[in-house]
Amino acid sequence: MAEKTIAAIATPAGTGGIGIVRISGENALEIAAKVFVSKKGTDITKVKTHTVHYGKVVDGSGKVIDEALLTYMRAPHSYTGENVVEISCHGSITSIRGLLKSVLEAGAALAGRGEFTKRAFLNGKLDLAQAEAVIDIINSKNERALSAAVNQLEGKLSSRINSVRDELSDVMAYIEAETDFPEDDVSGLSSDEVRGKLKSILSTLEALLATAGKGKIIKDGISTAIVGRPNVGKSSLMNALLGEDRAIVTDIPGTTRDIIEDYLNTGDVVLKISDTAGIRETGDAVEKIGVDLAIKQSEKADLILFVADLSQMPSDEDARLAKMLVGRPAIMVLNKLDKELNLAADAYQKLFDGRSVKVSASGGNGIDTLISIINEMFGGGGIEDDNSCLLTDLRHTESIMTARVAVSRALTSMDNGIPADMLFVDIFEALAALGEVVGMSVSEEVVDKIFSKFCVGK
Ligand SMILES: Nc1nc2c(ncn2[C@@H]2O[C@H](COP(=O)(O)OP(=O)(O)OP(=O)(O)O)[C@@H](O)[C@H]2O)c(=O)[nH]1
Ligand SMILES: [Mg+2]
Repeated sequence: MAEKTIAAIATPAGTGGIGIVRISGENALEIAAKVFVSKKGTDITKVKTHTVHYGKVVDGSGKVIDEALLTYMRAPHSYTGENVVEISCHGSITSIRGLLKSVLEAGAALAGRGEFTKRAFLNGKLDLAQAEAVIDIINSKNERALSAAVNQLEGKLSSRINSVRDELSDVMAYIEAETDFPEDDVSGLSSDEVRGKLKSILSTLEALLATAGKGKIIKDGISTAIVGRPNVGKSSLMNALLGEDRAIVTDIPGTTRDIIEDYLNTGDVVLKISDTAGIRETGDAVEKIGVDLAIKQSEKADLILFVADLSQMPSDEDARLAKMLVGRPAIMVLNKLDKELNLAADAYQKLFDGRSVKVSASGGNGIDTLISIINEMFGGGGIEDDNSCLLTDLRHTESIMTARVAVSRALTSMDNGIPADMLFVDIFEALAALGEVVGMSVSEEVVDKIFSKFCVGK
């Protein structure tokens, strides 16, 4: 049975210059013809593919809703691979909703989340990794994230995965031949060649997995925790970085309790900044929860801004914190530069053997230098090189990890002289795991879950 024809508003909710209703399915053109009247009197059911028509949209009673442009793309040459009509009208909420209502009354069903892209996937226009890239493009927070997602949409990840799958299939052919005709050299591969292939597959998978950390930072932003003892100016630093009064600042130690999060785009990188409770021993139950949260936040952060107060000499708490941050990616932010105490900076430097910067969070001095240090740490070559194929999605990373484990198990088995047919399960598992990335071996449930993350209309 043919899939029902679906429709949804494809532009963001709210008022805009233009609003688009997208219709996809077998009857897209017939449905569109019921709501769209061409200015030239063209019969809409007979228009050629990839043409644009000017006219007006009407409701069931013939009342004009708006002027509009209709674009037609016949299957399979459309986003979904089905017949697609897009009607663009003026982007007022009333006209775009009126248009959608007419389209639904004319026989279309309302599209679910991501249903257009899901159909594109089911019709083979995109594989699963490419379809997921569409949502990443929509959600991208900076140019790097966008470019990683566009590369994924163009199929760079998929083609790398598919070429590994091809090599695994060669290995599979060898195993099958060895199992069925152990005396003959049917597959054309020697066991040394197979071992070589498995080693090269393993290193390709490892190289891909090595990009996962970078990919996460590019996609989600650098998770940045501001930590320090109470009253040193952590919330003031958060506000200075964001350029707005986001967090409450008072001279009472222990002001911040919950974690406060916001994004900062430095141009080079995106920081997901968390302001946290000042870390100290406390008898206050609520503050204690905040302190525990702060410590947890700093443990999982990609970057820690360790704030200290230059108007005072370091305390035991500063020393304890500095110790906790040894070996972590941290910058010591020496705050209250305007009230700097003689010798304080030297004393802090003795505690903390890493990058540091003097700032005045309340006055704004030094904030630019802090941002340049962060850009230097995360924005430079480290992230720039070979962005063409980055793992930005946990689902992909997990599948590739499974494949890596299976391939390395197969290699160990070969090295131990275990018969070829015993490798079958491992190679099969690796093939299936990689198939999950591109969507060749995923359950309907996984597919539904992925597309439910999309917005309606995409
Ligand atoms: N002189 C001076 N005072 C500052 C500066 N930055 C912050 N302060 C003051 O320091 C006090 C504490 O600032 P907050 O930003 O609330 O400090 P905090 O580290 O978030 O404190 P808790 O949330 O209690 O842990 C406030 O009175 C701020 O106005 C600065 O650069 N210079
Ligand atoms: Mg605070």
